[in-house]
Amino acid sequence: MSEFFKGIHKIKFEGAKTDNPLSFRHYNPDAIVGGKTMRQQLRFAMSYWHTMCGEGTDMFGRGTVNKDFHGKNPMEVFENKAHAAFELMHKLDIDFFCFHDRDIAPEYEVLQETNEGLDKITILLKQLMKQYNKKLLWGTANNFSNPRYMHGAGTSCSADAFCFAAAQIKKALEITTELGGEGYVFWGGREGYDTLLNTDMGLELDNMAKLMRMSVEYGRSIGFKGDFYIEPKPKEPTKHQYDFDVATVLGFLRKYRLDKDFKMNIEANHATLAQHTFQHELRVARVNDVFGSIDANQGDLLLGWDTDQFPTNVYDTAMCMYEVIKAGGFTKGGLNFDAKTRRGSHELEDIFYSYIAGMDAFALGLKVADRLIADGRIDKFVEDRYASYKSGIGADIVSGKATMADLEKHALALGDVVNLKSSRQEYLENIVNSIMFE
Ligand code: XLS
Ligand code: NI
Ligand code: NI
Repeated sequence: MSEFFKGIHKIKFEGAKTDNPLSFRHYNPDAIVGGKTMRQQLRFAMSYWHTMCGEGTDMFGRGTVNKDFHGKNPMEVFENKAHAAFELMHKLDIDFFCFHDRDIAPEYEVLQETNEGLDKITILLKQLMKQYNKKLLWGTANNFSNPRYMHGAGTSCSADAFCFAAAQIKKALEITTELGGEGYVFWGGREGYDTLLNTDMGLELDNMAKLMRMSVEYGRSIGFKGDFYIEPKPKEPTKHQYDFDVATVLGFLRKYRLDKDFKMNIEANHATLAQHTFQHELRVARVNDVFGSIDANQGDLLLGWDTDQFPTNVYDTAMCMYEVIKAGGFTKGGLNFDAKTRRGSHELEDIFYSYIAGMDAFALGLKVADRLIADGRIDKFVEDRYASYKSGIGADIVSGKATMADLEKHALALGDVVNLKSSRQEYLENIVNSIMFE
């Protein structure tokens, strides 16, 4: 097979002092941080859609880069993409990848033909995974690009469109299982509404829940052992997306008794679109025991859409890895770079600079988070802040022993609350900085 990324060698760790831009300055896969290798802690994944398919189009212009990889017909294009993908993962030392069904094989007029194409590519992917020792972090179905999903997929007003969505998920689950995928994602790009004037919200949500229930049951019946994830996002392409944020998704899952079957795949840019920090979404997932996986990217806070930039903000990656470590680390999840090079970064080499930037930013974030925890001052502060719940009336509140009458008695005897301490935000922020830049 020909080489697609000519002139680029395998990217190696060279340390912070190197002046080689095609090397890792912080990501040292075998170095131990927090009791595990960086490779085990970070579990990096390549997103097939942005990396192998995204051509830099936007609403105002066509692509700036061609990702046909010299293929002369649709099938050959996708075969070449597969070879290029594994060359890229090999050269970047990335262990995992993630895909939508339509990223890996052509979509034809007839579903049967499309599925046959998928089967052919699945055989190729399986062989390449073995050859390069790579794994599938998660698979998913693209239930948003085709015009048949203009009114939604699992929440479409059309039962026919609903069936098409189900058929795609069924096939995507089969492929994911065949490739030993560690996860399967639901992201509801078209599952929402643009106006309530034409929308039966109750029916749409009931239907979505049914589709998810059937998917879980089918997946388990064919031997899928991975985790099911739902990836929250508040809007875009719909005005209002039903899986708005982690808290909203939790409400949905609990109502339909799906909460034991799904974890969250949290994307940084989706968190900020929902007016939350990335860390907030991770924390909500963690305290509700539904933390699963991460779509690693960053948005532009001055823009109101999903820019899917490669993550370079180390403050954010540090707070992210702090939550990941506190959640006990990844089990089946990982850090999938759901990120694309900018439209102007149109040379294939830019893909390497982008991944290196993202991987180094997360390696730095991991090291900072590990130091933050080892330092202990933040944890100690939080512990002390809630000390009033360790004994007396506080302990009775926590244990559930205290009644409303007990609480009133305590309040009456106090006169007023007089011992409140400072929350010390600036002091704590400066601790983070001192640890980051020590
Ligand atoms: C789009 C989503 C999508 C999911 C997978 O905004 O992030 O790429 O990760 O369907
Ligand atoms: Ni995503
Ligand atoms: Ni996104």
